[in-house]
Amino acid sequence: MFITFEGIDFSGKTTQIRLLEEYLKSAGEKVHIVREPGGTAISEKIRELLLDKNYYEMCSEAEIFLFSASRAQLVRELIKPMLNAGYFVISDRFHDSTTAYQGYGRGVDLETVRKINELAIGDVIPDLTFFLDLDEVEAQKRKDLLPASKLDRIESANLEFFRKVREGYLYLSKSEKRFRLINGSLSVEEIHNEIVNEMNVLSRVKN
Ligand code: Z5A
Repeated sequence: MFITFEGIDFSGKTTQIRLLEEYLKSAGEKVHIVREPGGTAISEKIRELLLDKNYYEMCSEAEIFLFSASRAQLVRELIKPMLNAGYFVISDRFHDSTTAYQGYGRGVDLETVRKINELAIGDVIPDLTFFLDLDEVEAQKRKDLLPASKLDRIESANLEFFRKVREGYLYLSKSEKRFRLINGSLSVEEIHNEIVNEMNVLSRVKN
């Protein structure tokens, strides 16, 4: 199974992915975790460029191609082979991030985003996408606990940008059947329990 986690930054994706990994491994499953952008040598190089605060001049078109180039490599070099080898692959972000951030956030034409996403991922479509929904003000409170110098190029954007990104995710959660919206302001344990319940429901349906 291919599972993706989405949400604005600081919504708690990484925390939940670690818990789900432990849960699946303790049930005897083979699990591989990847993050976007990144995950292969080429994709990690692209990540450095994308998040570097020396490049605020990066235009939205360059940004979408770089995220998608990183993803195209990750899909073919790692995700597809791991799925074929029977692994649960869990990705911290995938193509829905491009729709939400570059499409809704930056304003790249949504039909163009759809075509670029299609080229990047081919037939590798997530089976299940957990969207941890946290509003931008709550996310900012978590962000404020860190010194501003620790934030990367994209995390340093303003609240209005993240409001639009969230709006994109909310739209996707209504239009994509594979989306499961989870309230990201619940406790870590409550969110984990919801995720495990969803996984159990899905595996019952599949069997
Ligand atoms: N991006 C894009 O624009 N287009 C694309 O196509 C793709 C990505 C793929 C990648 O950043 C950036 O690239 C990202 C989107 C953009 N930028 N932004 N903004 P990244 O990989 O460095 O980071 P991230 O994906 O944004 O995640 P993150 O900042 O690491 O946050 P997170 O993984 O969602 O959350 P976390 O690390 O699990 O938790 C954050 C904090 O909240 C931490 O202190 C936790 O202890 C706390 N936390 C977690 N859960 C809870 C709950 N339930 N309650 C209270 N506190 C909690």
